[in-house]
Amino acid sequence: MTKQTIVVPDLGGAETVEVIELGLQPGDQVEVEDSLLVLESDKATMDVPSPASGIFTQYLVAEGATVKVGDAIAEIEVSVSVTGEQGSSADESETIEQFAVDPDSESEPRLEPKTENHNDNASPAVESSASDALKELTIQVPDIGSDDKVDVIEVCVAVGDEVNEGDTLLVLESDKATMDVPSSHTGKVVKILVAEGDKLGTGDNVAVFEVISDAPSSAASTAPAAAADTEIKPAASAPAPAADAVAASSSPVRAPQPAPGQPAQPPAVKSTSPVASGSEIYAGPAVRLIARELGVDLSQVPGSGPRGRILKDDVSNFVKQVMQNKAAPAASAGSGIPPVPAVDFSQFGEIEEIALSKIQKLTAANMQRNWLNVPHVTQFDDADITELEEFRKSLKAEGEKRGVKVTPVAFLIKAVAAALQANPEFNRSLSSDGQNFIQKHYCHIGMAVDTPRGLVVPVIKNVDKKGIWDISAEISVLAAKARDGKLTPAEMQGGCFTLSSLGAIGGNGFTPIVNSPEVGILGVSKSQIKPLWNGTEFTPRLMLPLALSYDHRAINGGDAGRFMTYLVQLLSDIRYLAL
Ligand code: CAO
Repeated sequence: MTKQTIVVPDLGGAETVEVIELGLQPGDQVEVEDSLLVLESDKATMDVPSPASGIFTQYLVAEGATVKVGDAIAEIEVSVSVTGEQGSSADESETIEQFAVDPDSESEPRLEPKTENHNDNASPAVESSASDALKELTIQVPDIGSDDKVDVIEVCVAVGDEVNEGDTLLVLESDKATMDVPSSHTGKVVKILVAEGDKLGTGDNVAVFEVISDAPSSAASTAPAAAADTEIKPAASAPAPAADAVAASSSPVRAPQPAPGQPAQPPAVKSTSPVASGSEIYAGPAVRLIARELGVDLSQVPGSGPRGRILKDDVSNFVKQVMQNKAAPAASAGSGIPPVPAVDFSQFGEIEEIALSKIQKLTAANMQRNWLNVPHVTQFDDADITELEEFRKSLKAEGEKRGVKVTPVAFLIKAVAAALQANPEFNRSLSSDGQNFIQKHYCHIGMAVDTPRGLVVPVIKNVDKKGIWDISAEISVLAAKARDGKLTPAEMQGGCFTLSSLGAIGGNGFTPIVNSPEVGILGVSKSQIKPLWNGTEFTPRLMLPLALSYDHRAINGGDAGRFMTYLVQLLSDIRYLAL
């Protein structure tokens, strides 16, 4: 056995990267190409594959560490080296510096980050040649809507693959968007001219195909599939391809995200291909490969990694859940519910198709998943907030001095935190196998925010440790970021309970849907002056309608009654909040 130290390879231009995933345990068997760890720069995510078969011994870095080219990151005991030789002795140590990619090699590149670009229009490999039956064509990157080069984050085909028109060849990622590049032709891949980590621009060569049919059909005019809330713009400036060199997709391409607050433009060209949703997915190549092998649709898999990244474990857990039939991963899968029939509405009058934003798609999937999985009960009550409102209004002058507006939502969030502490059943989640409760000893409250792009839920962390001024300031910052589309994934994670306030909009009451795996959500409607009997007479009181929906698997009616009664008491006399 030979001890080999793995170092950070060429990062393709990035000076430093973060270690975001350490998936192995000492003693794990690794094969050549198995991912040892995952690095991430601000632009791309890269797996560092094992150069040899052997036993993983240890990591030399921690998750979250920042590393640069040449830093030692892991150690393996090699039983079979890259060239197939046996390791010579147990204590013999060798440092694996870099794993260069041979552009002419037909084997998979071992190192994903790489600066060298193999696009060379003069290369014999990309020269076209025609024969009577079969023709070689060079596939190129279509107009990507920018002059900048973008990263290749995944090469989805290998030499020898039979590729159908519309199949994804590459996944490209810019700072703002990820796009799948579908094939414009059906054919056999005879050469791949790019590697993961390359930077490509419009018109760069991607692969050489032996074309079975070189006439692109409808799918060939399909744009690379970018993030759902990107816009589509006409490719007026698409480069004229050389003879026998064709853009992988020669049609309009989805450009980077629309300006904050601007709704996405309706598509200029209707997509007809089976566009993969990979562009909306935050996952590395190794995870994508496993998902492809298992037939898992990654858009259905919640990511538990940093910034919502999908990890290998997330894919395994998802498969496990589906196999146990404890999850409803898609609209009609597993639920046994007949689908709503498709209707041609144009037969009844003029219509227009408006694409859902990315947020709207995610919300739809989450709502359906939660509605189907969670047995909901909703309990109603009204809180007398007459004194609370008087107190809140008395803070106006002080708030102006501090530059903070105190709205009822700040008191509601603070009161919910106190009610969670008094009723810890509401600060739990059910484990995914349904065997355990996960009791949380932190108190993070999500706040539903209505935005032009859809519903988002930023999370106010450690509410129990914050006062009304701090909570109020955080509400306005997070609500503004939500409306501008500037929330980070971290700002939307970790919630224990959600507050959905429609008080400023109106209504007497509504039944909110639990934001599972949380077990409770409070819906707040518009306060109104109502006559209240005080024992001797009716008095006008400001009453706030509350609706508490809960997951009846985790919460019983008694728990909910106590939670609601306590909450109403706190809001009716906020002196209790100080206790
Ligand atoms: N009853 C009466 N008035 C209320 C109220 C209530 N329950 N809640 C807030 N108001 C008042 C506020 O006092 C404020 O009035 P003043 O300016 O006169 O003081 C006004 O309504 C506007 O409040 P706001 O909306 O600016 O601030 P907020 O803190 O009340 O709410 C936020 C912040 C982010 C929760 C809210 O803007 C929002 O987006 N709500 C929608 C949530 C949603 O869509 N839920 C549904 C999810 S399920 O589809």
